[in-house]
Amino acid sequence: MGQPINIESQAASVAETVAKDGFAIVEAILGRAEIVELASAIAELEEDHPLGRNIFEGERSHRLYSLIAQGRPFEQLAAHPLIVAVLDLLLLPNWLLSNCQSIRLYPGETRQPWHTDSAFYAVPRPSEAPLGISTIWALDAFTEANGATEYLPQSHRWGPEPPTSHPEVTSLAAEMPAGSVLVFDAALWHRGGANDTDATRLCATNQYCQPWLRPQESQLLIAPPEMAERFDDRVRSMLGYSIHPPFIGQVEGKHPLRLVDEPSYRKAKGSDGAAADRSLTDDIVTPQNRPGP
Ligand SMILES: O=C(O)CCC(=O)C(=O)O
Repeated sequence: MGQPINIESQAASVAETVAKDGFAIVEAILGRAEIVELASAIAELEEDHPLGRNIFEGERSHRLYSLIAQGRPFEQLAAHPLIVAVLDLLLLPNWLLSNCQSIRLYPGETRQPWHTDSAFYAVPRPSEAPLGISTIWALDAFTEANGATEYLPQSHRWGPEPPTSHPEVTSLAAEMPAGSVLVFDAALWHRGGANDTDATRLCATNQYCQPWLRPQESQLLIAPPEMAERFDDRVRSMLGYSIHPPFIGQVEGKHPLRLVDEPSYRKAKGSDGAAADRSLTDDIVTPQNRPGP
């Protein structure tokens, strides 16, 4: 890991800033070894991989999908302790990993269109609680010139109107050293910048969603039970080997972790799985005892 951090207080401050401004940047929390390990794994996977298919993926960009199945460095990043602590504050228990990707902008890449990461969920804006939280990890230093992510501060609180309705808001570029992370509410308007340099700009990006929403990537197909056996508890939970009470995520009326590992299931039952399991075995779920989204 990079700099030592007091996870609890740092997570509280990040969560508060994301709630207020829509985004927060935490600088240099990955160490050099972690950056190199992730960047090398991505570079290897990019070989023979085609460039993006449209202006959203980026026609001069490499975008890799479904990286949670590609090894320990990606699992560790998805379950980075600071991010887990922030998500525990901003989302409901048993939040999910929505996608796990990397994006490399090559020289000459142009700006992405403005978008949000929650646009595909049919929930009116602004929503009371975040529908999801996105993270963009800089594996190269991000500069305005090489295509640092651009965003419109506090736009997570806007209604359904597009950025053109807010000419008074100036966009910011997430300039940050390698090993830093941009954390933002999925409702924040943002886009990848243009790469006007001679070098590439690489990031790993994980998005997370509320446990009652469908993740963008079908994580249970990407990491089926036989693969999930090697994952730690948090990673399994965020993939969907967990229950959103009373029974979202069930398999034949049972906790999905039972398909992976019965002892872990029993452990989860004693902690965050307890509410779920109680709900599954309760005779009646009423609007009063049903935990809502
Ligand atoms: O590459 C970036 O900086 C942002 C990418 C992004 O927002 C996306 O593809 O959803």
